[in-house]
Amino acid sequence: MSMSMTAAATATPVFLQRRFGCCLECTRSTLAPPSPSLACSSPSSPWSSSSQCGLSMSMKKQTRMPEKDVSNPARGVFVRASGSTAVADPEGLQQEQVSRTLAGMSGTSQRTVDFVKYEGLGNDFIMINNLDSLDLKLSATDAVHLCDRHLGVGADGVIFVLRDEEDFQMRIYNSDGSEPEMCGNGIRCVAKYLAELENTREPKSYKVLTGAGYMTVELRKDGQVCVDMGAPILNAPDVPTTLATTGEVVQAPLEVDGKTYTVTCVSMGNPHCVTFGEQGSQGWDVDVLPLEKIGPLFEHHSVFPARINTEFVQVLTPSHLKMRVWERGAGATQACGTGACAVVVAAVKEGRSERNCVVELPGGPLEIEWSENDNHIYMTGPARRVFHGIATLEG
Ligand code: ZDP
Repeated sequence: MSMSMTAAATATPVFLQRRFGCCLECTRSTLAPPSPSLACSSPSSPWSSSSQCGLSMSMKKQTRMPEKDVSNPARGVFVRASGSTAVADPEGLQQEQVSRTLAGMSGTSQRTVDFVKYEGLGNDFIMINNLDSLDLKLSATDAVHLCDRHLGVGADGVIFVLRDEEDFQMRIYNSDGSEPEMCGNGIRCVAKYLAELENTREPKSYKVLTGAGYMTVELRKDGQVCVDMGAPILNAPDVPTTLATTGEVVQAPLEVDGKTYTVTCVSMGNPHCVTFGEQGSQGWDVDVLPLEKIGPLFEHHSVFPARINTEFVQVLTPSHLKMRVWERGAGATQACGTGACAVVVAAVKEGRSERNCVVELPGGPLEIEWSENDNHIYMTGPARRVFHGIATLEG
């Protein structure tokens, strides 16, 4: 695959108007070249003729900063990178220029896709605006290429933001192209993304449909994002795990690589196996775990028919847990929101923690509360836009 990117660290959401349509009511395809049928009707779009969009946001004029071209013809990669805080492209033509240049260079037809990259505690996602269609704009293979940290943009997953009857919908590909039901860090990023499309910093909430049902995501005044992650699922066949035929799997022995770990299995819409160490052990130092070795053995263990995300946890205090994660379809990541929720459920079930905990992940802390009132789990943490760009995918 050959890929080009124009990437820029940005300070304002102006690119969202240019790249992704003028507002949430009026979004055009993120794929270039744009088809006339998908052309935005807003004046901010280069393909528009008249405005039908009463919610159009204003374009802020920005100064073009010098760009640096870095090319590596040997790999077929061409990157135009900007170290500026903003890239001026008020006409929105940059995307077309890039795709023309590349088509000219290679003589093949190429698709480009605009993306914005977000991260939550170092769990990073390529966000694709899919608001104008219910068909995903990229294939699983595209997602694998984009997630590649050497040959692509680099990310733990690709998230598509779609419309839904209620509000919005998100879908996600892991970096291996598999599609999980739910993504805790990702949904915080989705809320930030939607607020930036709306150009608002006011506290507000969105209802987002996921493979695990509707989640309510709340943007708080302090910039943190709080998600009602719903109730955990503990019934073994629903996790799914074959460690029991019915009922909960709490502190069950599981043999992996010749060692017997005790595990508690929890679904947060997606499956998790939580372990506090080997059977009979008094805890461990998770920093020295051979994660790359044992992670895949848990992930592909025969007792987990849908594979599994695994959290390795150390109890620092009853309200402070430390974890490392091996994610299904993504490997070792800096953070896993659904994983942190599963960890608190498992810790409470095993009598190791309170219902309100700070969960320390390699990428930073998440606040997790398993409410006694509604049995729901509330996760609070950050989400941040990192950069935007245009990637070109062959084929
Ligand atoms: O269930 C899975 O296959 C996970 N790899 C999905 C991603 C989970 C995520 N890291 C999270 O924060 O919940 C995004």
